[in-house]
Amino acid sequence: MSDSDKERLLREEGVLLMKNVIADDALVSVKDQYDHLDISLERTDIVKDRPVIVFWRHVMGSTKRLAHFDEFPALWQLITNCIVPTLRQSFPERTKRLQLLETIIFNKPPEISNTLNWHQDVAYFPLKPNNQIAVWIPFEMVTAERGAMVYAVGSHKLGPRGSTNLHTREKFENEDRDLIPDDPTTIGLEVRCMEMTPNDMLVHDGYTWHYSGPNLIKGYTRRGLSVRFVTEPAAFDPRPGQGAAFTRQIDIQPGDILDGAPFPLL
Ligand SMILES: O=C(O)CCC(=O)C(=O)O
Repeated sequence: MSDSDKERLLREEGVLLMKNVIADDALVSVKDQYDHLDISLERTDIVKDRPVIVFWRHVMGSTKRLAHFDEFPALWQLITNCIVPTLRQSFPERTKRLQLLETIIFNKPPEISNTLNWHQDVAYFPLKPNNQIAVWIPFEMVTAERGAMVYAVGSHKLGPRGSTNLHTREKFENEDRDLIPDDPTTIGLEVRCMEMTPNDMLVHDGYTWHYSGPNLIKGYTRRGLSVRFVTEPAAFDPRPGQGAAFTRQIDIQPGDILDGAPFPLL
């Protein structure tokens, strides 16, 4: 597929699955360092002087933990030496400006993990304009039974939607925007399950609706790395219902352009 086709498909469908763009050995030290940190990481306090990596287990009641890149250098290398160059090469128009917004590793332990319900990333982000792209890479093969990502193709064109509790779908207090329907096929959207290997990379628009089901396979872990980038200067625009961890790192006044050490330009 040519780079202009990739750019066009991302613009038209709001999501693109790129096959075989991650080298076999690219994730080896990332997974090693993740496993090492995961054993002892307890930090939950947010810092405002550097970006954080959110460790998020998809189990009801579990607390998000926070790592720093100086203790997870392989992940910084992956973002700067692999993810950013791949994005820039594939989507030159869309990625002229890439500002790191947040980095999350989603972990679905076997059998006890739950569904992360339909959502739109930008619903949780207090920015205006609210234009981002996100990358998602699995650490293991993912299938429908192993918590693969599922997208409503073209949903990014339907504008902002309300934010809900991702585990229960309960609407947040003061949320007055329309919600994503329970089943986007009822409004004519195609729903596509993205089965992937760790050589593949998903790219989605911040407005595209998506969810992931539970990991049902006994003895099988399922981790997914998500890195989100702001693609144009964006002002801080707080509103109720926007609960992403990085919002507590913002140290500017409403109306000011997002910047600062947690949000470097790459
Ligand atoms: O890894 C997952 O299951 C969820 C990821 C996700 O929803 C996201 O990256 O926005």
